Amino acid sequence: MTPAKPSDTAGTDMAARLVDTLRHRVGKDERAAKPHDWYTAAVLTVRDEIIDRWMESTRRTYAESGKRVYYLSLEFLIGRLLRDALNNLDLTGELARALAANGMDLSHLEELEPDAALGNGGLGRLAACFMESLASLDIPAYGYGIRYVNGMFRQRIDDGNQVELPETWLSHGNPWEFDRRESAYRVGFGGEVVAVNPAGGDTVVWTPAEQVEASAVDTPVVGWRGKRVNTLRLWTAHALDPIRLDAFNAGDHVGALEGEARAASLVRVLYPADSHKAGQELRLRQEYFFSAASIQDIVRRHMQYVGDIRTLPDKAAIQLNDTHPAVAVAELVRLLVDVHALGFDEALDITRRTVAYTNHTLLPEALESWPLPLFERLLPRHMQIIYAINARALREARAKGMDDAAISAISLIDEGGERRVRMANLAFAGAHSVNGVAALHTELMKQTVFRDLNALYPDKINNKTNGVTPRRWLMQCNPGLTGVIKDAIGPAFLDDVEKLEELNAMAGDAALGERVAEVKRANKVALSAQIADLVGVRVDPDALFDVQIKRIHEYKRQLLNLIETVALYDQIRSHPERDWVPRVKIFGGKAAASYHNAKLVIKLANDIARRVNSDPGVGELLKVVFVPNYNVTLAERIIPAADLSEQISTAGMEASGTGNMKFALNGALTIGTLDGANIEIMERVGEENIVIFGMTADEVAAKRAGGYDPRAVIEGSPELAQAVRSIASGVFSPDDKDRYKGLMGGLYDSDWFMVAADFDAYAAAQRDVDARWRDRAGWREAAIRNVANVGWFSSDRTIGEYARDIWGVL
Ligand code: DL6
Repeated sequence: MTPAKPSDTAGTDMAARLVDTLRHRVGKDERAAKPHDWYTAAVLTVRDEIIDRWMESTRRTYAESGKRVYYLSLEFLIGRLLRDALNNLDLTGELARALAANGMDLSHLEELEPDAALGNGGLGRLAACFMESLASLDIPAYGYGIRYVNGMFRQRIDDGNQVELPETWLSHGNPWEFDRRESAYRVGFGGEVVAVNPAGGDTVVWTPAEQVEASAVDTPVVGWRGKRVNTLRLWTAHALDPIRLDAFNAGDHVGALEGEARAASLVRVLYPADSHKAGQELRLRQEYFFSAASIQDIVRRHMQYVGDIRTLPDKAAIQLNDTHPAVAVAELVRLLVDVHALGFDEALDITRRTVAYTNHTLLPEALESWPLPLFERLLPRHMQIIYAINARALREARAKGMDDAAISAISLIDEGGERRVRMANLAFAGAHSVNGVAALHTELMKQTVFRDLNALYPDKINNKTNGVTPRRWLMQCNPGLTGVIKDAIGPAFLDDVEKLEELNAMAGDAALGERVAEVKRANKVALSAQIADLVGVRVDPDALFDVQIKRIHEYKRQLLNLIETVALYDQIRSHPERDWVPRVKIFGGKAAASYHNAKLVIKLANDIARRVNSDPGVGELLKVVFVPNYNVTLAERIIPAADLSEQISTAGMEASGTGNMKFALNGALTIGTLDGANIEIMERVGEENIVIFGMTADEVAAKRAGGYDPRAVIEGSPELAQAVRSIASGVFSPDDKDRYKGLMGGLYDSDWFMVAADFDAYAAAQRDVDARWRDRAGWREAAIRNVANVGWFSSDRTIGEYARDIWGVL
């Protein structure tokens, strides 16, 4: 149901409301107001339109007494919100006119909105897309996370090196949010556990040594056409005693504020460096802090409106986004046993029926585990509960006749070396559903990390291939293409993006191809201007824009792309007379601050760019650009301008990818491996409309097992050998000739990510791309077929599947 326009605003026009807001809520006169004041007034005016719908949605949820979805995530990479809200409420034109009446330009004001960088990459952006789809599908839902003051770092490139700076997205305040100091919970750490029922009951008393207060800050999330407005509830932290007045009066002015500083440190940054003990502890504290506050909030709401804790699974579906909130399993059991006085078995049963877990990675280093002594010291009661869950799981495994190896793989405690708590095993044991994020990934989960847990609990693992919201990733970021599609097939796809399929019938139509190409060119012209602005490189919008934007990680193989770029550069220099396809190679992405090789890859990209871009022998045939501070807003500019989408991870290592879906939806062709969701994209767009190369996941595993000799591979490929040698010898780093010796040496010695093994196939695939590009009509048709056939990768479809199969809310 779409509510009517809010009654208190319906009568007055938006221009008048905007000026009224500027005066009375921003406190500025039109003549004195700066652009930022107008921006704030614009957000507050739009927010007023949202609030009544928000309240109506909440009232409806209470009235219907239905089941709510709770999405717990350490990351929500939401980006900017103004355009999203305007688009979903169909208010863009109205606000633009209201601003224009006051001499202001909406698109300029939009640029003042900071990018809310409360996430790292795919996992966080997925959470943001899911929140939007939940509202669009009219599903009552809360997102729960942390309101980071600085969030993900801002990346600056200094002389080609990544420099991490604090992100200050809150420096001008945040007009979207509502501070809910009344929704506050205590979260404890450390201390002692005492048994209170010697007769054998399970209830105990935990007396934490320290406590902080978590209080809620709410942001409304508007669904498509304003159908529903849900809540993103982010927790901030306060000391129970913000100032120790006795200490302050005694002259210890800084020490008196220590409690507040300790609390504030919990919500400062996303992923504090965990290469040292203090960093590890802070991260575990963050995870427990937001999980505990969220679980308390969920249980409080249930008791307030339903009253019987035993019905929790009928009214609440808690989804754990990866293992970061896995401690929520133990926290829920704890509340059920220690506060609601249920027996352990019943508490675990209720928890399992309520909780579900999504796995997003099989990389061993990304599977979280905590040193047991640390866990026990910070969360002694939770440790007891984890032991009890573990004892139950191991008993069940033994009863099934599982062998010692299987039992040690199932155990929630890793006993090999330093004892550690395995968060994925905790999440698996405490959930009724464990899902992967693409078909291959889910299959590999069953075969590898969760093989034995899957044998013990065979009905838990299921697949939910990721999706992206078409509102942000087509309509908002690419209005030109959206308009062309509307003219071609009508507007129905706006409400059901799978209707894009109707484009298939006209994919070969020359006039449509022409219009799609015009839009792409306009997007490329705009991106070219931005590139010139950001990095001072002029690029030709008629060249092929070849893009790899994502976190920098060895498994994502930016290095493969860079080495091939060098090989292409060598070829162009050796054979300038050939009919080369002019290319612009665009890279962007952040490297974890402590990830040496990833940072070196950024330096290499910039070193290659410097040399190639200033080589007159190459001219416009090849340009290389590293876009600094890649974020959601930049993605919204780059993706609509891309011709080629690089999805070239070592097969079996990228769980799904979601960038791959966004590019295809915007008419880029993919060059990719058979990894993650690339496989499902290929199945939908057709093998002839995607460029697939390289080893399959099985082949990668077999090669690793069979003794892979990268040196022989490099020496057997003249093009690769020359490129690797030139990088290693300092051709691109004359200021420090040995800079890349180690990086290239790693390829000869081990090449875990199989860059060399896939190089020849990748280079050949790139030449295939060149050939396709020369056939302009063929390329356009393939681009249209990509758009037409990836509607299935909408997060509406994904959320529909979660809702039906996991949460039971549709
Ligand atoms: O599921 C969202 C996203 C996938 O598309 C990527 O393939 C995957 O790498 C990413 N996983 C993570 C895992 N991090 N941890 N932990 O970010 O999830």
